[in-house]
Amino acid sequence: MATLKDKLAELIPGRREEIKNLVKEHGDKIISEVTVAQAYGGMRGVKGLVCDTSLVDPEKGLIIRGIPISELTDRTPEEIFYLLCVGDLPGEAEVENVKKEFADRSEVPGYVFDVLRAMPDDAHPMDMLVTGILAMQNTSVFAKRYNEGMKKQDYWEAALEDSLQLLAKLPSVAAAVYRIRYDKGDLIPYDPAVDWSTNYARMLGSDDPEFADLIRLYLVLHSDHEGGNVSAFTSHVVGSALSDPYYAVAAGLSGLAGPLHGLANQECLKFLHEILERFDGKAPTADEIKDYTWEILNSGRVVPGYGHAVLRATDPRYTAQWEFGKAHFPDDELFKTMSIGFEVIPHVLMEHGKAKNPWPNVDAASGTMLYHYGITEMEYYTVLFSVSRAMGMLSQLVTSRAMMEAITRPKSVTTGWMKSQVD
Ligand code: CMX
Repeated sequence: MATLKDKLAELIPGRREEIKNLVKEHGDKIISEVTVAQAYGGMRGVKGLVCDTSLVDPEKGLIIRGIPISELTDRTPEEIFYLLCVGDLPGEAEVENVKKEFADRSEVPGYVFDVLRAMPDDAHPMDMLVTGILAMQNTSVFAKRYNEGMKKQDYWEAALEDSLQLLAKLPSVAAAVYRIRYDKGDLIPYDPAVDWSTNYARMLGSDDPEFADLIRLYLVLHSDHEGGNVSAFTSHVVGSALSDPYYAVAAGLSGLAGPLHGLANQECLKFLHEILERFDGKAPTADEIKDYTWEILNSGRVVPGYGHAVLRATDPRYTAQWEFGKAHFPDDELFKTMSIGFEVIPHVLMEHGKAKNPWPNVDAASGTMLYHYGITEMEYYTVLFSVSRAMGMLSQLVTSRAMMEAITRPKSVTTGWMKSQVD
């Protein structure tokens, strides 16, 4: 039976040829222009980057290798990682193989836990996760083989091995961050008999199959979001310098730790709690949420969980989580508050008139889901996001090395140059 590596080895020569011919025949064709506003505005909409693992359609949301995320919500992370890397969904034997690849590599060197235990009591869980990842950099096969003179054609093989190693260990490191940081008792070992996401749910400390199903869904939904978001782009740039996957993922996750990116899930839950506290723990009325949202906007803050740089509709990843909550805990006060917010907040944002997209993004729902199952430590939420998003960053990195992409180095200009162009 073909492994993930065998499958990629079979596909890569054809894909290299395809890109080589595209550049040879159409290398001069212009695909995007850049305005002054875009240069100062985070390069929004500028097309200068290739990402084949997924794309974000403004209306339909995340599409992984041609399949909308709404059609992938019953899948497992093993299937998604294979899909991201290969381009097709795996069969049963291939899924079992990915599960085994993870299980075989799941043992985390003991010193990593010692490093986590040595960190200050108030260390942010994202700081601990990134530190844990960097503590394993010494095991990088990519770095070792590069130093031994590995050929460019073989980079992807070493990158894939590091990716499997890192992904296999990530649930254990992330669960250790949770258990050490929040005094949850002894660490729970990885069980090779069960899959990656069930392991993560159990290592967090829960044997509830419903919680395991939520973690599976969560890890699928957050896995990738094309190439231009802060974490994917950062990891791409760092990886393009041939820094190994440990460095590239740690860099990307440091971007995910920002409140305008992955940390928004923590901020969003805080926002819902502030509302609940104000209304004595009972879900408020639509008018009350409306007033509260205006208060936030008038104080110059953003409404967390709403808006997006690319999306212009409700994020299907929000909808998938909302449906999970509706099916399992429709009477939860936080869930009700989140649902009423969905009816009201977009209209307030439209009236406010600034945000180009007034609809909820993935982060508007995830905290509510986790809180319901007892993961109440909001600062931890971005760690969960990270375990999932590592699949996207690593599949993009393996693809980039397989396509032998160049080091990323766009041209910057000075404000003086910019003025000279418009005068
Ligand atoms: N609340 C209030 N104002 C908002 C807003 C929101 N939710 N979303 C956008 N705006 C404002 C922007 O701050 C910007 O204001 P200024 O012109 O004063 O700078 C204006 O509307 C235009 O912004 P935009 O083009 O619509 O949005 P951007 O592409 O610049 O930013 C994002 C996108 C996600 C950072 C922004 O919508 C935001 O801050 N949302 C809240 C935080 C959040 O939910 N982040 C998670 C995104 C998903 C993820 O990456 O994980």
